[in-house]
Amino acid sequence: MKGSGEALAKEKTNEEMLDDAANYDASQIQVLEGLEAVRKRPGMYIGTTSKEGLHHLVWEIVDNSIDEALAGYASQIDVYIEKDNSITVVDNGRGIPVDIQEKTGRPAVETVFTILHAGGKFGGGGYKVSGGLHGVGSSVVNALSETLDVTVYKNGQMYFQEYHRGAVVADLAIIGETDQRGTKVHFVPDSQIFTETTEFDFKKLATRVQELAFLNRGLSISITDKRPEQEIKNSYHYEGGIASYVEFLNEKKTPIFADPIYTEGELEGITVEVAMQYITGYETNILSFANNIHTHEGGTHEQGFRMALTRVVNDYARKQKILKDNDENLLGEDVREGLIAVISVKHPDPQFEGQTKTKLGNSEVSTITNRLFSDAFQKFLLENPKEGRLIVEKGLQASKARIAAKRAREMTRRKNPLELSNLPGKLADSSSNDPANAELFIVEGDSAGGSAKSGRNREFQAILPIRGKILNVEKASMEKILANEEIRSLFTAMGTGFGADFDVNKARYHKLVIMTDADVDGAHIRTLLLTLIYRYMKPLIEAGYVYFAMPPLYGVKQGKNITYVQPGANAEGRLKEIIESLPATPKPTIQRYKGLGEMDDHQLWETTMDPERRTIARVTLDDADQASKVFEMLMGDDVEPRREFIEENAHYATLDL
Ligand code: TTJ
Repeated sequence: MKGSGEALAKEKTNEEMLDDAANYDASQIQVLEGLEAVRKRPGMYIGTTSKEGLHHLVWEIVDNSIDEALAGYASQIDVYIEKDNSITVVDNGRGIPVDIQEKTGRPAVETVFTILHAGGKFGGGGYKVSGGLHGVGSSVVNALSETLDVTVYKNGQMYFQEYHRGAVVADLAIIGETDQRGTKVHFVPDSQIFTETTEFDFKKLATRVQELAFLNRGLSISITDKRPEQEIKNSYHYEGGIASYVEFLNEKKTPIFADPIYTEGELEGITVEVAMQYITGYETNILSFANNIHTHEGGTHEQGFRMALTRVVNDYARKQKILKDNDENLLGEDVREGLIAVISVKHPDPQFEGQTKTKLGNSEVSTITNRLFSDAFQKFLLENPKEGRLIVEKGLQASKARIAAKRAREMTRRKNPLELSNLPGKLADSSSNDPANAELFIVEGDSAGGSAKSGRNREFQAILPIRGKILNVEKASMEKILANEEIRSLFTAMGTGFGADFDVNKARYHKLVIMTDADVDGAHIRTLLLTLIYRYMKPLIEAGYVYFAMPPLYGVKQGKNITYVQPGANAEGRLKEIIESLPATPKPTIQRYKGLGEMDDHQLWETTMDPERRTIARVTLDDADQASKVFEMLMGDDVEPRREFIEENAHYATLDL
């Protein structure tokens, strides 16, 4: 292989060759020192060597192909997870240059993989826009790979080179002829570096690959998992780009007008794209990207967009006389209610700031985004008055709800959490004021509420009875929610405040126990309550403060003794076991509890409320990812899948307290 590698160099004199050899040795030492530094401190270059870092390798490679696509030379990128958990990335771009570089005397492709920070830009002829967040690129991936090989298809030839933990195995060689163009890189992540895992997560890779397809309109990109018997291939291509992204985000929602608004523009070498659509719900989701990187922390592009959105909607509303002279302007939060938007900018020199380096800092981007989006959005409103009216009315509705919520907040806010005068009348509070040990039982129905009040330990247990079915907050406006007395008394009793003012640290009880009947109605009420808590008091769930009481299903009475069957798996089986374990006489009687009301205060205490004997289930949200899925479901119109989910995710736990 060495011979054919040398054939690539132009003719040189003996002297020049000796010089080169000396320089090569010297530069090779530098190369190895450079890449050794990467192997010694991988975290400095890829953040972490956990699962996250492993997957980062893929993006460092794919970014190069994306750059080639952005430059207009590649249209197809294919990513493969090979059977052995190695990765192959192929594109149909121009191919990494293979000619000998003046400075190093080595083929450019070798430099790309062996010199730190060489990836990406090639002098003047390089790319306009470069992706990679850390800008460390291909040589870092090479340094952290057991082996990496590259094949360049160019000039009718196939060029090949291989590396081992960053070091050149043999010179670049021509290994055959081809009529293709492009680059293929294959690498095996080094298990000495990635000690946590070297196994790739198909779903994780596919999600980002799809996102890249959305962000780069017209690009065809695929990901194939070759590990299973039957390989899995996902191919993505979106002619609509980020407008398709918005449609995808809104798949399960109801938009207030059919097609997302899409705008694209360029100023001073900065490209700005915005796609947006309003949905009938109340949530806001603005996703922003800079050079394909998700700017979680926002930044100047988002800021410019938000300023433009608020101003243009207000100007339009006034011009159309939907907002009258003495009406107040809509606030930003009003015009963002129910807005789902994707903003994507491409910048030749992005500055990333913030805690996680995911906030765009370039100050000129604010003005440029503002101007480009304003012009396009104004034009849209003038040409689409029907949609224009819908947008303004959506904002007006939000502003009315905001004003009503503020009023209600002032009503529920308590001057002093220990001052009982503000507490709802129906609340039977506990006497201790130590929140860590205090428990609030929300009890369905007045009669059960009565038993709970007299059966409880009033030292640390408080009872709040609620009546009938409570409001489904998913379908109600903020105004209506706060007009609901049951809901208001829950917020007041908890002492946590509401909405933007919510503060989990003010919780007056560290256990909020939902106690409902063990029947269908009870389950429904439980679901509605949990939806309310999920939407408006979520930190309580995150803090682990929310529980379900688990009243018994059966009581087996024999003489004066009662044995209870708690709910949970195989309740009927356990009931049978209990009966079989009892002496035949006196004949045991079985009572099936349908409602809390069937138990007297003493029974309720010993089966459901006494920390020594009860079973309660803590409501948990396994992780943020799952939480967002719950959210989707909780937002939906169907109560059934929502209830199923909640029941599946309420973890049964016996707590000894
Ligand atoms: C650079 O400018 C001259 C023509 O070729 C350009 C180039 O390098 N294109 C390019 C690089 N296309 N694809 C890559 C590439 C692909 C992979 C999979 C990995 C790497 C490191 C680069």
